[in-house]
Amino acid sequence: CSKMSCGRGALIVLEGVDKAGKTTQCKKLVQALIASGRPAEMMRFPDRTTKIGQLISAYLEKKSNLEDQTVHLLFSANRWELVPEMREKLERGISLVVDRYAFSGVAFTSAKPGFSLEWCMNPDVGLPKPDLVLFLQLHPTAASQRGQFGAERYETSDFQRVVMQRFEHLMKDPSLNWQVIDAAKSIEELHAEIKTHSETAIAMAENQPIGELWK
Ligand code: ADP
Ligand code: FDM
Repeated sequence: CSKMSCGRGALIVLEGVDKAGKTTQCKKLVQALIASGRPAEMMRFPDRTTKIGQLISAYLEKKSNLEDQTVHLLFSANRWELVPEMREKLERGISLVVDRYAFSGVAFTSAKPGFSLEWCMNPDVGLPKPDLVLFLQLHPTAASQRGQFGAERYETSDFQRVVMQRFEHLMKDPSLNWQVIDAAKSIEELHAEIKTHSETAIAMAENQPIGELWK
């Protein structure tokens, strides 16, 4: 048991297009939760440190080429390989703040020609279900003002525009606790909103079993 509760931790996911502020807000949220006596840790997907993650990283850096199907399944496998660790931490009362999850998986692959949403979702069906999905909504023009894209795969404004449309479709799913946040606000304003939503989700998750995504 932690100071504040004996329940499980909450699974909190931050999603959004590139440069929406996901990483900035994940770090601030973890710090704030810990400071208020709520155990929390940050995770990110892809987790480039594992063997599967290294294959993904080489692909994103354009050091290798893979079939679109192959890389999609590697992204999913990278989540599944971390599920035992995630469950163990959640059960110990640690809330997990996750930078991207299966929603990025579906949004990015289904933005490629010939990929249905359904095909893209299948490998991730049954993953631990997030208790809260914060979507940092940022117009592509505003995103482009936050600096140039790097050299990685997917870092073009045309592709990101299609990705945004796929995210919008996924957000219509009422079985998930989506909260859309206007990412054009200041870092501190966003942090305050995100912290409030997260505290509510943590309180709600405490007495509930971990759900299964898209099941
Ligand atoms: P992401 O992880 O979504 O790609 P980052 O957190 O890395 O985004 O932020 C991308 C860039 O935008 C960084 O240079 C960061 O300092 C800046 N940034 C983050 N949040 C804001 C904000 N609310 N307003 C203006 N700039 C921001
Ligand atoms: N991405 C991320 C995917 O295509 N599928 C996924 O399942 C996930 C989690 O990989 F372009 C994409 C999204 C982004 C890249 O970049 C990872 P960051 O900078 O590490 O978030």
